[in-house]
Amino acid sequence: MQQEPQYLSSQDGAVLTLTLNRPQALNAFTSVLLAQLREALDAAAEDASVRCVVITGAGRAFCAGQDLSDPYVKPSDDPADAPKDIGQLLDGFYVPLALRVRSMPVPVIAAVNGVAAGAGANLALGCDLVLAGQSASFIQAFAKIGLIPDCGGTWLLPRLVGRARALQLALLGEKLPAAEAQAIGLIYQVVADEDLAATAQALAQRLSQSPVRAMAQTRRLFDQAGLLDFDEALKQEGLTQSQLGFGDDYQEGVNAFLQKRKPVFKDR
Ligand code: T3D
Repeated sequence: MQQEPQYLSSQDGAVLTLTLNRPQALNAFTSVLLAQLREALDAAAEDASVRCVVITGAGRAFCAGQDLSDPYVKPSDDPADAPKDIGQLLDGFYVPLALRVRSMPVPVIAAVNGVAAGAGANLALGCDLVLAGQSASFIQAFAKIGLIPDCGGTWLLPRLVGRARALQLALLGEKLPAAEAQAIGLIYQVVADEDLAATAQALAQRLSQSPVRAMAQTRRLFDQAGLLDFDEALKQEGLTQSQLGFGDDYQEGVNAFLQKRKPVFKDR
Protein backbone atom coordinates (compact mmCIF):
# COMPACT_ATOMS: atom_id res chain seq x y z
CA MET A 1 0.00 0.00 0.00
CA GLN A 2 1.26 3.50 -0.91
CA GLN A 3 2.31 5.44 2.22
CA GLU A 4 1.26 9.07 2.74
CA PRO A 5 4.27 11.35 2.21
CA GLN A 6 5.84 12.36 5.53
CA TYR A 7 7.58 15.32 3.89
CA LEU A 8 6.50 18.26 1.75
CA SER A 9 8.13 19.08 -1.56
CA SER A 10 8.14 22.33 -3.51
CA GLN A 11 10.24 23.71 -6.33
CA ASP A 12 10.93 27.37 -7.04
CA GLY A 13 12.96 27.72 -10.23
CA ALA A 14 15.91 25.37 -9.83
CA VAL A 15 15.60 25.13 -6.03
CA LEU A 16 13.90 22.07 -4.54
CA THR A 17 12.79 22.36 -0.92
CA LEU A 18 12.07 19.22 1.08
CA THR A 19 10.31 19.80 4.41
CA LEU A 20 10.21 17.03 7.01
CA ASN A 21 6.56 17.00 7.98
CA ARG A 22 5.79 15.17 11.21
CA PRO A 23 5.56 18.23 13.48
CA GLN A 24 3.58 16.36 16.15
CA ALA A 25 6.71 14.24 16.77
CA LEU A 26 9.22 17.03 16.06
CA ASN A 27 9.75 15.49 12.59
CA ALA A 28 11.39 12.40 14.09
CA PHE A 29 12.49 9.87 11.48
CA THR A 30 10.30 6.86 10.88
CA SER A 31 11.59 4.20 8.52
CA VAL A 32 8.94 5.49 6.10
CA LEU A 33 10.21 9.08 6.25
CA LEU A 34 13.83 7.96 5.88
CA ALA A 35 12.96 5.96 2.76
CA GLN A 36 10.78 8.71 1.32
CA LEU A 37 13.45 11.37 1.85
CA ARG A 38 16.08 9.23 0.14
CA GLU A 39 13.73 8.55 -2.78
CA ALA A 40 13.03 12.29 -3.12
CA LEU A 41 16.77 13.01 -3.18
CA ASP A 42 17.36 10.17 -5.68
CA ALA A 43 14.75 11.73 -7.97
CA ALA A 44 16.29 15.20 -7.53
CA ALA A 45 19.72 13.82 -8.40
CA GLU A 46 18.31 12.59 -11.73
CA ASP A 47 16.30 15.75 -12.44
CA ALA A 48 18.26 18.31 -14.47
CA SER A 49 15.80 21.06 -13.47
CA VAL A 50 17.04 20.85 -9.84
CA ARG A 51 20.31 22.72 -9.15
CA CYS A 52 20.11 23.13 -5.35
CA VAL A 53 18.21 21.36 -2.55
CA VAL A 54 17.06 22.82 0.77
CA ILE A 55 16.10 20.50 3.64
CA THR A 56 14.09 21.96 6.52
CA GLY A 57 11.43 20.98 9.06
CA ALA A 58 7.76 21.82 9.61
CA GLY A 59 6.71 23.37 12.91
CA ARG A 60 9.02 24.16 15.81
CA ALA A 61 11.68 21.49 15.18
CA PHE A 62 14.06 20.49 12.43
CA CYS A 63 14.17 16.79 13.38
CA ALA A 64 14.31 14.91 16.71
CA GLY A 65 16.28 12.01 15.20
CA GLN A 66 15.02 8.46 15.12
CA ASP A 67 11.36 8.10 16.12
CA LEU A 68 11.83 6.03 19.24
CA SER A 69 8.26 4.72 19.03
CA ASP A 70 8.70 3.41 15.47
CA PRO A 71 8.01 -0.35 15.38
CA TYR A 72 11.39 -0.75 13.71
CA VAL A 73 13.25 0.17 16.93
CA LYS A 74 10.79 0.20 19.85
CA PRO A 75 11.75 -2.61 22.23
CA SER A 76 9.08 -5.33 22.37
CA ASP A 77 6.96 -5.64 25.52
CA ASP A 78 7.31 -9.42 25.23
CA PRO A 79 10.59 -10.60 26.80
CA ALA A 80 10.39 -13.72 24.64
CA ASP A 81 10.92 -11.62 21.49
CA ALA A 82 14.46 -11.41 20.13
CA PRO A 83 16.02 -7.93 20.56
CA LYS A 84 15.83 -5.75 17.46
CA ASP A 85 19.00 -5.27 15.43
CA ILE A 86 19.40 -1.49 15.11
CA GLY A 87 22.24 -2.14 12.67
CA GLN A 88 19.66 -3.25 10.12
CA LEU A 89 17.89 0.11 10.45
CA LEU A 90 21.19 1.87 9.85
CA ASP A 91 22.18 -0.29 6.89
CA GLY A 92 18.74 -0.13 5.30
CA PHE A 93 17.83 3.50 5.88
CA TYR A 94 20.40 5.84 7.48
CA VAL A 95 23.47 4.79 5.51
CA PRO A 96 21.78 5.16 2.09
CA LEU A 97 20.34 8.53 3.13
CA ALA A 98 23.64 9.91 4.47
CA LEU A 99 25.48 8.72 1.35
CA ARG A 100 22.79 10.17 -0.89
CA VAL A 101 23.10 13.63 0.69
CA ARG A 102 26.89 13.51 0.49
CA SER A 103 26.92 12.48 -3.18
CA MET A 104 24.25 14.81 -4.57
CA PRO A 105 25.30 16.38 -7.88
CA VAL A 106 24.08 19.76 -6.56
CA PRO A 107 24.62 21.69 -3.30
CA VAL A 108 22.41 20.76 -0.35
CA ILE A 109 21.50 23.35 2.31
CA ALA A 110 20.10 22.48 5.73
CA ALA A 111 17.80 25.21 7.06
CA VAL A 112 17.62 24.21 10.72
CA ASN A 113 14.47 25.84 12.03
CA GLY A 114 14.48 24.39 15.57
CA VAL A 115 15.93 21.55 17.56
CA ALA A 116 18.02 19.03 15.60
CA ALA A 117 18.69 15.93 17.72
CA GLY A 118 20.44 12.61 17.14
CA ALA A 119 20.36 11.56 13.52
CA GLY A 120 18.42 14.74 12.78
CA ALA A 121 21.44 16.80 13.85
CA ASN A 122 23.83 14.68 11.82
CA LEU A 123 21.65 14.71 8.71
CA ALA A 124 21.86 18.51 8.88
CA LEU A 125 25.61 18.51 9.54
CA GLY A 126 26.16 16.29 6.51
CA CYS A 127 24.69 18.96 4.24
CA ASP A 128 26.98 21.39 2.40
CA LEU A 129 25.88 24.59 4.12
CA VAL A 130 24.02 24.62 7.43
CA LEU A 131 21.94 27.68 8.25
CA ALA A 132 20.09 27.85 11.56
CA GLY A 133 17.50 30.07 13.15
CA GLN A 134 18.64 31.75 16.37
CA SER A 135 16.36 29.52 18.48
CA ALA A 136 17.62 26.30 16.84
CA SER A 137 19.88 23.88 18.70
CA PHE A 138 21.91 20.74 18.08
CA ILE A 139 21.91 17.72 20.40
CA GLN A 140 23.96 14.54 20.05
CA ALA A 141 21.18 12.73 21.90
CA PHE A 142 22.64 9.27 21.30
CA ALA A 143 24.64 9.33 24.56
CA LYS A 144 21.38 9.46 26.54
CA ILE A 145 20.06 6.23 25.04
CA GLY A 146 23.27 4.23 25.02
CA LEU A 147 24.21 4.67 21.36
CA ILE A 148 27.01 6.26 19.35
CA PRO A 149 26.55 9.26 17.00
CA ASP A 150 25.27 7.74 13.76
CA CYS A 151 24.10 9.08 10.39
CA GLY A 152 27.75 10.07 9.83
CA GLY A 153 28.27 11.67 13.26
CA THR A 154 31.49 9.86 14.16
CA TRP A 155 33.05 11.04 10.89
CA LEU A 156 31.54 14.51 10.69
CA LEU A 157 31.92 15.81 14.24
CA PRO A 158 35.72 15.54 14.68
CA ARG A 159 36.27 16.91 11.19
CA LEU A 160 34.00 19.89 11.78
CA VAL A 161 35.05 20.91 15.29
CA GLY A 162 38.08 18.78 16.27
CA ARG A 163 38.31 15.79 18.61
CA ALA A 164 37.94 17.64 21.92
CA ARG A 165 34.75 19.46 20.95
CA ALA A 166 33.41 16.38 19.16
CA LEU A 167 33.83 14.30 22.31
CA GLN A 168 32.26 17.06 24.40
CA LEU A 169 29.19 17.08 22.15
CA ALA A 170 28.95 13.30 21.83
CA LEU A 171 29.64 12.29 25.45
CA LEU A 172 27.69 15.02 27.22
CA GLY A 173 24.78 15.07 24.78
CA GLU A 174 23.95 18.62 25.80
CA LYS A 175 21.88 21.08 23.81
CA LEU A 176 24.19 23.34 21.78
CA PRO A 177 22.49 26.63 20.88
CA ALA A 178 22.77 27.71 17.24
CA ALA A 179 24.98 30.73 18.07
CA GLU A 180 27.51 28.47 19.82
CA ALA A 181 27.33 25.99 16.94
CA GLN A 182 28.37 28.79 14.61
CA ALA A 183 31.06 30.04 17.02
CA ILE A 184 32.78 26.62 17.13
CA GLY A 185 32.52 26.10 13.37
CA LEU A 186 29.91 23.34 13.48
CA ILE A 187 27.58 25.24 11.17
CA TYR A 188 27.84 28.01 8.62
CA GLN A 189 25.50 30.76 9.84
CA VAL A 190 22.83 31.75 12.34
CA VAL A 191 20.08 34.14 11.30
CA ALA A 192 16.99 35.53 13.00
CA ASP A 193 14.25 32.89 13.14
CA GLU A 194 11.94 35.00 11.01
CA ASP A 195 14.63 35.38 8.33
CA LEU A 196 15.66 31.72 8.10
CA ALA A 197 13.41 30.54 5.27
CA ALA A 198 14.06 33.63 3.10
CA THR A 199 17.81 33.51 3.75
CA ALA A 200 17.97 29.81 2.86
CA GLN A 201 15.97 30.36 -0.31
CA ALA A 202 18.11 33.32 -1.38
CA LEU A 203 21.29 31.33 -0.79
CA ALA A 204 19.84 28.36 -2.66
CA GLN A 205 18.83 30.53 -5.62
CA ARG A 206 22.34 31.96 -5.73
CA LEU A 207 23.95 28.52 -5.62
CA SER A 208 21.53 27.18 -8.24
CA GLN A 209 22.88 29.79 -10.66
CA SER A 210 26.48 28.83 -9.88
CA PRO A 211 28.65 26.12 -11.46
CA VAL A 212 27.16 23.30 -9.37
CA ARG A 213 29.16 20.52 -11.02
CA ALA A 214 32.39 22.04 -9.72
CA MET A 215 30.79 22.47 -6.28
CA ALA A 216 29.89 18.79 -6.06
CA GLN A 217 33.48 17.95 -7.05
CA THR A 218 34.82 20.34 -4.38
CA ARG A 219 32.78 18.51 -1.74
CA ARG A 220 34.03 15.14 -3.00
CA LEU A 221 37.66 16.25 -2.90
CA PHE A 222 37.30 17.76 0.58
CA ASP A 223 35.75 14.52 1.84
CA GLN A 224 38.50 12.30 0.46
CA ALA A 225 41.40 14.67 1.22
CA GLY A 226 41.79 13.44 4.80
CA LEU A 227 42.64 9.99 3.46
CA LEU A 228 45.28 11.22 1.02
CA ASP A 229 48.78 12.59 1.35
CA PHE A 230 49.52 15.99 -0.19
CA ASP A 231 50.97 14.54 -3.42
CA GLU A 232 47.88 12.43 -4.03
CA ALA A 233 45.54 15.33 -3.22
CA LEU A 234 47.36 17.45 -5.81
CA LYS A 235 47.03 14.63 -8.33
CA GLN A 236 43.29 14.35 -7.68
CA GLU A 237 42.89 18.11 -8.05
CA GLY A 238 44.62 17.92 -11.43
CA LEU A 239 42.41 15.07 -12.66
CA THR A 240 39.24 16.84 -11.55
CA GLN A 241 40.32 20.22 -12.90
CA SER A 242 41.08 18.53 -16.20
CA GLN A 243 37.55 17.11 -16.43
CA LEU A 244 35.95 20.41 -15.40
CA GLY A 245 38.11 22.24 -17.93
CA PHE A 246 36.43 20.28 -20.73
CA GLY A 247 32.98 21.25 -19.41
CA ASP A 248 30.69 23.96 -20.75
CA ASP A 249 30.66 25.79 -17.41
CA TYR A 250 34.37 26.56 -17.61
CA GLN A 251 34.03 27.93 -21.16
CA GLU A 252 31.01 29.93 -20.08
CA GLY A 253 32.71 31.28 -16.96
CA VAL A 254 35.78 32.45 -18.85
CA ASN A 255 33.78 33.88 -21.79
CA ALA A 256 31.40 35.71 -19.47
CA PHE A 257 34.36 37.22 -17.60
CA LEU A 258 36.03 38.38 -20.81
CA GLN A 259 32.75 39.70 -22.23
CA LYS A 260 31.90 41.42 -18.93
CA ARG A 261 28.49 39.73 -18.63
CA LYS A 262 26.77 37.45 -16.12
CA PRO A 263 27.53 33.78 -16.80
CA VAL A 264 24.78 31.22 -17.35
CA PHE A 265 25.94 27.90 -15.94
CA LYS A 266 24.21 24.69 -17.03
CA ASP A 267 26.49 21.73 -16.25
CA ARG A 268 25.41 19.35 -13.57
O1 T3D B 1 17.16 2.66 17.81
C1 T3D B 1 17.62 3.74 17.46
O2 T3D B 1 17.32 4.75 18.05
C2 T3D B 1 18.60 3.79 16.28
C3 T3D B 1 18.73 5.09 15.63
C4 T3D B 1 19.39 6.11 16.16
C5 T3D B 1 19.39 7.46 15.55
C6 T3D B 1 18.96 8.52 16.52
O3 T3D B 1 18.55 9.55 16.07
S1 T3D B 1 19.07 8.19 18.18
C7 T3D B 1 18.43 9.69 18.93
C8 T3D B 1 16.95 9.69 18.98
N1 T3D B 1 16.42 10.95 19.41
C9 T3D B 1 16.36 11.30 20.69
O4 T3D B 1 16.78 10.60 21.58
C10 T3D B 1 15.73 12.65 20.99
C11 T3D B 1 14.46 12.46 21.80
N2 T3D B 1 13.78 13.73 21.98
C12 T3D B 1 14.18 14.63 22.88
O5 T3D B 1 15.16 14.48 23.59
C13 T3D B 1 13.34 15.85 22.99
O6 T3D B 1 12.08 15.61 22.44
C14 T3D B 1 13.96 17.11 22.30
C15 T3D B 1 15.18 17.57 23.10
C16 T3D B 1 14.34 16.80 20.86
C17 T3D B 1 12.92 18.25 22.29
O7 T3D B 1 12.44 18.44 23.61
P1 T3D B 1 11.11 19.30 23.84
O8 T3D B 1 10.94 19.44 25.32
O9 T3D B 1 11.21 20.56 23.06
O10 T3D B 1 9.89 18.46 23.19
P2 T3D B 1 9.22 17.14 23.78
O11 T3D B 1 8.07 17.52 24.65
O12 T3D B 1 10.24 16.23 24.36
O13 T3D B 1 8.67 16.45 22.43
C18 T3D B 1 7.45 16.90 21.79
C19 T3D B 1 6.75 15.69 21.24
O14 T3D B 1 7.61 15.05 20.27
C20 T3D B 1 6.49 14.65 22.33
O15 T3D B 1 5.30 13.99 21.99
P3 T3D B 1 3.96 14.27 22.83
O16 T3D B 1 4.26 13.97 24.27
O17 T3D B 1 3.66 15.73 22.60
O18 T3D B 1 2.94 13.35 22.22
C21 T3D B 1 7.66 13.70 22.16
O19 T3D B 1 7.38 12.40 22.65
C22 T3D B 1 7.82 13.70 20.66
N3 T3D B 1 9.18 13.30 20.28
C23 T3D B 1 10.29 14.03 20.43
N4 T3D B 1 11.34 13.33 20.01
C24 T3D B 1 10.88 12.14 19.60
C25 T3D B 1 9.49 12.11 19.79
N5 T3D B 1 8.75 11.04 19.49
C26 T3D B 1 9.41 9.95 19.00
N6 T3D B 1 10.74 9.92 18.80
C27 T3D B 1 11.51 10.98 19.09
N7 T3D B 1 12.84 10.94 18.84
